[in-house]
Amino acid sequence: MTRAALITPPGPAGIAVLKISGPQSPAIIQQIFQSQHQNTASHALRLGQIIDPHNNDIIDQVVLDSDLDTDPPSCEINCHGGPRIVQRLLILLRQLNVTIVPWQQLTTPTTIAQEVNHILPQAKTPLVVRAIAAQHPKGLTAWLKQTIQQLSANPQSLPAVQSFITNHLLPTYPLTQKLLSGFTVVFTGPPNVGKSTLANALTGKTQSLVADLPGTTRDWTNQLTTIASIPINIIDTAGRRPTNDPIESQSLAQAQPIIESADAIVLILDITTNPSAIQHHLNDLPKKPAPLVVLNKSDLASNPNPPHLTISALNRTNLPQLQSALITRLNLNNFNPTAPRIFTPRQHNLLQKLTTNITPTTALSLLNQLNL
Ligand SMILES: Nc1nc2c(ncn2[C@@H]2O[C@H](COP(=O)(O)OP(=O)(O)OP(=O)(O)O)[C@@H](O)[C@H]2O)c(=O)[nH]1
Ligand SMILES: [Mg+2]
Repeated sequence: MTRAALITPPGPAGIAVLKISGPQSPAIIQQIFQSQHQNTASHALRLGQIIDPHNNDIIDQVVLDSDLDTDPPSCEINCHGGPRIVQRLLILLRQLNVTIVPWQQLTTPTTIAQEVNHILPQAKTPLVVRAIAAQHPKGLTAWLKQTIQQLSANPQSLPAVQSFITNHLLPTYPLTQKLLSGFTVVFTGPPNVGKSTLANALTGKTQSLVADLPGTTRDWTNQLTTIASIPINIIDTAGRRPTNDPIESQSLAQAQPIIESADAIVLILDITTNPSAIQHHLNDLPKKPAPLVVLNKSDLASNPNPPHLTISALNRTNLPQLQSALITRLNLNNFNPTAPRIFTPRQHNLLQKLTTNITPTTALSLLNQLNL
């Protein structure tokens, strides 16, 4: 498949760049590009015109930068940046069976600044935008500059640099991925305790079916919400109880791996549940992450178990307390968005290599590759 994308920002500009990539790109260029310059070397810049082969209209005067050595071959059309010209070029390419894709699909960022631009559209909350945007020119870039200077001046500081990478930078990677995709918080507990009511109350949606009928939720549901600007996927599962119903036991079995891989587990119980029954429910759940016990329906009875958080999902009582308890469970209380962090597999691979048994010279070369 041959694809094309506008790789400069949309909107009026002096110059716009359209990239075409795929096996057909040389053939397509041959159909639409005319030039006095016959130089067809694989990396030649050529001034010429884009001409619509259907009616011989000249669309624009452009500079063509072809890269025929790569697999697949690609080329960049540097045209005038008026939106109308860009639009006509894209329409022409589409008529020639080129698939128009978002720019992210055709560019491979090799600098931290490019990676920030590449990843930012995936950030779902202002805090996550801040955590990514803070990495250039501050954050990761600033750390990199300072580390290159330090290591050049004093090659013996390599072990200290390596220990900073191991202890402070590499662990940020899984965290950043969760900030981008959302942490997973699973709601579990017996039937009819108000799991779905609580999920709906926290997400402001009515996705989970609520009924005064034990076993209402059969399949698990996933709702994205935001707590303290952290994206969180709330997974509402089927109530846990011994059952002979094959559909119900299947949904319970399906929930098990989801519970085991969650970032936090909330065990929701009725406020009247006694301490030994609470312990019994806890015994059925993974020890890690330690489940957060929440006693619901506080509007119906007073709390006999003071150490546990009591709420009323129906009346929305104590929901802020529950939200902050969740942030604590996710270890995000001291989250500092401006601290250096890594956020792409490329950065992760390079930094991992840096922690192996290497010389200061190799370390410097790897550090320089972080910002090609
Ligand atoms: N009084 C009171 N009733 C509540 C509260 N939260 C939920 N309920 C009611 O409890 C019943 C069950 O609520 P659900 O949210 O469907 O319970 P669930 O835990 O999802 O149940 P299953 O899907 O069957 O496992 C409904 O009638 C809710 O209105 C609460 O805080 N107080
Ligand atoms: Mg339910």
